Amino acid sequence: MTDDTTRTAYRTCPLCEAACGLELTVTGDRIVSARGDQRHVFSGGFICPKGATLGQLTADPDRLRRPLVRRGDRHEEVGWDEAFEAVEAGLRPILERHGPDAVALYLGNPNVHTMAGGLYVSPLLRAVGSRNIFSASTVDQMPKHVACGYLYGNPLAIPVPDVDRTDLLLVLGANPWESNGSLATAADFPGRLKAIQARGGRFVVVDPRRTRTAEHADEHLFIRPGTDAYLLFGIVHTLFEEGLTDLGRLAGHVTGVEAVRELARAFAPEVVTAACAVPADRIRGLARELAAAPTAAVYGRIGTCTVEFGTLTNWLVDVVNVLTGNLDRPGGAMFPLAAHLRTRPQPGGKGFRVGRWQSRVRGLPEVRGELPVATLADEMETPGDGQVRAFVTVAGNPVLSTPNSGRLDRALGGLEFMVSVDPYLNETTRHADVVLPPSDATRKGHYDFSFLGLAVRNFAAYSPPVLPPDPAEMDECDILARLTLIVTGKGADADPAELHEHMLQEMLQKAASADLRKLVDGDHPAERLLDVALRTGAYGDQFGARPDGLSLARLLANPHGIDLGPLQPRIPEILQTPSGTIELCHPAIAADVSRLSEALPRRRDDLVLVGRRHLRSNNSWMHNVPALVKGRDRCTLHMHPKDAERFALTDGDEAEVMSRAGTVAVRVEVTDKVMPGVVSLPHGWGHGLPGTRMSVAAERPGVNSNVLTDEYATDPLSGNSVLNGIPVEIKALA
Ligand SMILES: Nc1nc2c(c(=O)[nH]1)N[C@H]1C(S)=C(S)[C@@H](COP(=O)(O)OP(=O)(O)OC[C@H]3O[C@@H](n4cnc5c(=O)[nH]c(N)nc54)[C@H](O)[C@@H]3O)O[C@H]1N2
Ligand SMILES: Nc1nc2c(c(=O)[nH]1)N[C@H]1C(S)=C(S)[C@@H](COP(=O)(O)OP(=O)(O)OC[C@H]3O[C@@H](n4cnc5c(=O)[nH]c(N)nc54)[C@H](O)[C@@H]3O)O[C@H]1N2
Ligand code: SF4
Ligand SMILES: [Mo]
Repeated sequence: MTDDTTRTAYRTCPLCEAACGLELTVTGDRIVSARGDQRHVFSGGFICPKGATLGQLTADPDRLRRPLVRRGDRHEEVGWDEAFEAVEAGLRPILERHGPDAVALYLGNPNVHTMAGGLYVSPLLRAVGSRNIFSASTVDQMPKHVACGYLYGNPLAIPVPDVDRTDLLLVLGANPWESNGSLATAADFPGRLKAIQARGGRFVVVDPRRTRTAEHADEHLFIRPGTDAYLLFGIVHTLFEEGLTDLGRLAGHVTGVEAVRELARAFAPEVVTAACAVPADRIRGLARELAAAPTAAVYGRIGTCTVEFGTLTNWLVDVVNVLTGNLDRPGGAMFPLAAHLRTRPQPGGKGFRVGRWQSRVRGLPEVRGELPVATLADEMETPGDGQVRAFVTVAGNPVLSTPNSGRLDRALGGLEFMVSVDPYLNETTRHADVVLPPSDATRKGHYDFSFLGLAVRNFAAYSPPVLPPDPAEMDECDILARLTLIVTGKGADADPAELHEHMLQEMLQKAASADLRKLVDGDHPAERLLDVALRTGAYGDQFGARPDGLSLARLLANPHGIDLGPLQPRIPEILQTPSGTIELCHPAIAADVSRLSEALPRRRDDLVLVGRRHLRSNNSWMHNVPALVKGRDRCTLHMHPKDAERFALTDGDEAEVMSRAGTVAVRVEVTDKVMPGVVSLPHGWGHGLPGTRMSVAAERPGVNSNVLTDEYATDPLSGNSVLNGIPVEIKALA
């Protein structure tokens, strides 16, 4: 018998960083529609096509609901106990014989979109104790963490542009019209940008492509890929030379200004223009406009991170915000304060450092407890002590997302054991001996541990599960807890409740002195941990001491979220540098500037590849939803008409694209939306490989752009991969 009652449920969308509130219509156990939640305190009804398909995505028939175990070259469904026994049999002997470093872990992007990822990954990592930890962070935002680590002493102190109050926004290498924003949670980012213009302000976009964001901007400047550090240094140079710096209320909280002035001397706009292709007078103009605007913010994203000078570029973004007095002031770039976090009693701390260990093969330094994913294949392929023999992936598809993924794909084939926590049998998990699929978004609660700390306005929201647990499926917190227990030797049949309770006690002890266990609320282990974090957090009820404060119960009673007001200044409290100031010119950063100077005279006439995102994609894993892939082929190579002429190509032709790492054949789309000398291919495609089970994606596979990206190209300070500005050659195919 089926239950056909129809009801409405509210849930934060877990698919991207915008954190929109969804209004779901649920009939029985089916999501029949997803709309924007008009009453949501943050998103106010905004939704994008991905959020609208949450029902189709979670009901995808290709989505795994039962574990799989590999037998020969086929994957077969098994029961949960059998699956965990297979993990124990595969993993334990390798750990015992070869030690923890023989097991590598890769954590993919959706870990920042689930409570399990926010809470249960770190106990697993601690239990394994391997130095071979990798994640999508080193193909994404690691340069931002490193820059902020040195500047503010805390790699998680990331300022966001105060888009709702700014007068001038300079956007570098971000396309929020398609991506909906990143490291700046701002539901309806396009609407917020239009609002800047409506109140008389402006926004300027710097991008080698005329993106949808650029089309709506007051000004768009093309830039040669990988050269934003020159442009920004040109701005810094101008600020000093023309006496335009004004730290405002930050004066007294910043050290190292004079050292930055010295470094900037070599980068006059008239010098850097040849490298970055932005006219010198516009570089000077931008400096003057940023200094003169009542408030202004510089914001950079993927195009400033996945590049040769990623950390320097991200550092310079904040240097400009500091020197124009716009850091930590309304309308500038500000530090959010999330409800599950606390403020600190006083500034100052241990500061930030990297390199506590090095990768075995290439000697690349550890950053934030992990190694660059660009060297993952090296660690698997190179024999010797510490060679990676087993691999654990949680919510990741590195075969499509990481550089020279052709090589990684082959390396995965040579492992002794692999287990993946993932709902799809895809390009990566096809190599797994065991696949453990977590229950889908409708059956898990949601709180954004990552993105509420990056929101352009402080707010809090919790969504309880929309549907009750399905006894045949497994919750992701339980899966990760059971893996942890296997690794620690407690066995495949150990009860995850043991770990859940242990974590709760640990959190209570850290957060409060008294035994408050009996006061903790929540039906699910993640809810109980959240309750403690909220109640002891910045706006918390302090377990009754502040009765109007936040708790899980308060969030449950407010399904449209609770607004916590506009961002507030947080300097100096947020600073954890040893000096307790913003250390504007950390020696590690200053040392890398010579690399930038040396590359200044480099010839820049080769053809280079950049990526692009489309509103209806999300990295590699939503191409199995028919509504998101219908229409014309999106995995094409954008090429400027001048280049097309040069290579004798016309729109629709097939071309071969070659790099140091690999070759793909792809259809060319001739368009002046890319600048001459630059071609663009989206990432996350290249489906339909043998052994995968994503039938819709396989019908329109596209090609994998990361076959072309080079695993030896990394930003030395962060270990981040260079995924934009890859030298390529092109050949027309008959
Ligand atoms: N060339 C190029 N490469 C890039 C980029 C680029 O711009 N250009 N961008 C980079 C960036 S920014 C990122 S973040 C990375 C992403 O890199 P990855 O995180 O490796 O890739 P995703 O495509 O996000 O894969 C997500 C995986 O998680 C699974 N999944 C989905 N939901 C859940 C869940 O709730 N639980 C679990 N356990 N699994 C789930 C999906 O099935 C899929 O296998 O790619 C990077 N790669
Ligand atoms: N629709 C959709 N939304 C997404 C995702 C998705 O795949 N699809 N992925 C999510 C993830 S994981 C992330 S991290 C965010 C990313 O969010 P964004 O950074 O906003 O997204 P991108 O579209 O990659 O924008 C990067 C821009 O940088 C430009 N660029 C490339 N090289 C350079 C350069 O050297 N300098 C400058 N100035 N620009 C350059 C590219 O042309 C591109 O327009 O998006 C998230 N949201
Ligand atoms: S913008 Fe992001 S959070 Fe909002 S509906 Fe779309 S995918 Fe979901
Ligand atoms: Mo990302």
